[in-house]
Amino acid sequence: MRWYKEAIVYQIYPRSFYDSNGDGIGDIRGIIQKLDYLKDLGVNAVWLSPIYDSPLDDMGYDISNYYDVHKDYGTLEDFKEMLDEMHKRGIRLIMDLVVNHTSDEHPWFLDAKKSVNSPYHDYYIFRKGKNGRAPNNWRSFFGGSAWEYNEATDEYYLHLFSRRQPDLNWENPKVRAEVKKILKFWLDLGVDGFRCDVINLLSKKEGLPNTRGLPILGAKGIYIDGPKMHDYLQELKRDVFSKYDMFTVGECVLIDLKTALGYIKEGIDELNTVFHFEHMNADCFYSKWIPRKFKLRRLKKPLSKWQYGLQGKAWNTLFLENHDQPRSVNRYGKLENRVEVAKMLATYIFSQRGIPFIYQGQEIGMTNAHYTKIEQYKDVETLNMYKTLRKFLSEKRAMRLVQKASRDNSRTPMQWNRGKNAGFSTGEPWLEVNPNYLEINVEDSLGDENSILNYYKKLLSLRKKHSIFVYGDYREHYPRSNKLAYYERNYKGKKLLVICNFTAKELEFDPIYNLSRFKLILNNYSQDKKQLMPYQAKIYLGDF
Ligand code: TEU
Ligand code: CA
Repeated sequence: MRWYKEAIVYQIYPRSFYDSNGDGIGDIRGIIQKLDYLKDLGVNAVWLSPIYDSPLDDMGYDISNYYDVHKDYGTLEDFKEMLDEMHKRGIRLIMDLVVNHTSDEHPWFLDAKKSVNSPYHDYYIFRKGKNGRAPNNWRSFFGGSAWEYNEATDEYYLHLFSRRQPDLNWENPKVRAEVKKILKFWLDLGVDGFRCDVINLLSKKEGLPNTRGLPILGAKGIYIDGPKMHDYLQELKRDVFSKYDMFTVGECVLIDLKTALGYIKEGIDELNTVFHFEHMNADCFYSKWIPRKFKLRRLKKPLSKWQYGLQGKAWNTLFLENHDQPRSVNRYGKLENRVEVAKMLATYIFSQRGIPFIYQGQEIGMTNAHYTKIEQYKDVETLNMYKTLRKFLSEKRAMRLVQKASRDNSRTPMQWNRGKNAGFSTGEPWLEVNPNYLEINVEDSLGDENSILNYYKKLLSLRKKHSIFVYGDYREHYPRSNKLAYYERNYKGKKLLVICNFTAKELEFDPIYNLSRFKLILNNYSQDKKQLMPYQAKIYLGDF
C-alpha cells in the first residue's frame, strides 16, 4: 500500500486563503492558523499552489527563485514551521513544481537573453525568426503567438504561457540537473510530494515543426506529450523520485487515457497519478472560453472512461475545481439550489475511485466572482483573453464570457466569517471579496448542522471508515441518462451505491437492487422517498 491511495487532498491557493498580517495577501502564517480547520475537515494532505519568489505575472506560476519563499507569503523559516505543524497533525504537504518555464525575471533568463554566448542561453528555447516573423505557428495557452522577439540576440524565445514565462530547454542536461537539485532541496526539507505543473509539455519535438489543424489541440506529439517525455520522467524517477517516500501528480493538459497510462501504469510509475481534464468539457468545447450548455452525460462519460480505464492498472485523481476553473456550483446545477447541488457534486465526485482534491472554498459552496468591470480582474489569462475577445465581440459579450470563464472566479478570498472582508484580511484584499460572504462563510457553516461543510465532514469520515471508498471497483448504471448519475463500488463482499439526481425536479428511477437490503449512510436531504428530490444524493452500503 502506498499512502497516496488513501490521501484526501485540500488545495490551498495561498494568496487568497488567510492573511495573518493585514496586508491584504494570504500568507504562510495564515495557513498555520487554519491547520486545525483543515484537520477538522478531515483532509490528510495539502497541495499548496506556488509560494516561491516571483514577480507574480501568473500569480506565482512564474518563478524567479526556486529556493526561497516570496516575501508576500513569509520566509523559509515560516515555511518550515508550517510543514512541521502540518506533519504534527498528520497532514502531508504537496508542493507545486513549475519547471516547464521560469519567470522572465529568473537570473537564468536575465542572463540568457543578453547574448547567445551566455552560459544560460541554452537553458531556454531561442530561435531565429522566419522572414521577419516567429519561427513557427505555435500558440500560447493564454492566447496569441507562443514566441516573443528578443532584440539583444535578434531571436525569438518560446513561451507556451505568458510572454513573461519563457519555456525551459529540457534537451539541455544542465536544466535537468537544476530541476533535480530543486526537487532534492524541498524533499530534504521534508516535503511529501509534488503537483507537477503542465508536466506533459516538457518535451518539444525536434526541429519545432508547425502544428497542424486546430491551434494547441494540434500540438499533440509536438509540444504536448512530446517524444522525450518518458526519457525525462524516467530520469527524474531514477535520480530523485525513487529515492524518497514521495508522491507525484502530473498536471497533464489535453491528455488521453492511453497516454496517461504510459506515465502512471503500476510498474511504470513515472508519475503516481495525473490530473486529466476531459470531464472539464461538460459545459464547453475544449476551452472554457467556448461555452456550451452543461449536459450530465458529458460529465459522466469521460469520468467513467477514466474510472474503468485505470481500474487495476493505475491510480486516479478526483476533482471538479481548482485555481484555474470556475466554481462547480455555477457550472453543474442551479444556483437557487446551491446547498443541495454542492453536496450532491461532492457525493458524486468524491465517492469514485481515486484521490479526492478539494479546492479551498468548495467545502462551503463558494460561487463565481461576478465582477462587473474588467478592472476588477487580476488574472493574466483573463486579461489576455479579454483583449483577444474584444477584437470581435462587444464589451458586454466579452464581459459575459469573462464572468463565466475567468480563473479569478475561484481565486476570490476565502470566506471565513461575516466580518470585514469575510474575515480574510483586516486590510484591503488583493482581489475583491465576493459580497455573498454574509451568506456563505466558514463560521456560519460550522454552526449549521445541515451546512455543506458539515456534509463534507461526514462524507470524508465515511471515506476513511470504509475502505470500499478507496479500494472498491467502479461500475456505472444508466450511463446514458442526462438526469441521473448512479454507480456502484464493490469490495470484499460489500457494495456501495452512489445515486445522484442532477436535475432541479423530482426524479423517478429504478434502483436495480432491493434497497431494503442496504443501509443509507449518507443523504443530502432528511427525506428518503422512492423518488429522488431535486439534486438529491444518497449513498447506500450493503453486504453481498
Ligand atoms: O495550468 C495549465 C493550463 O493548461 C492552464 O493554463 C489552462 O490552460 C488555463 O488555466 C485554462 O484556464 C497550469 C496552472 O495550473 C496555471 O495556473 C498556470 O497558469 C499554468 O499552468 C502555467 O504555469
Ligand atoms: Ca499577508
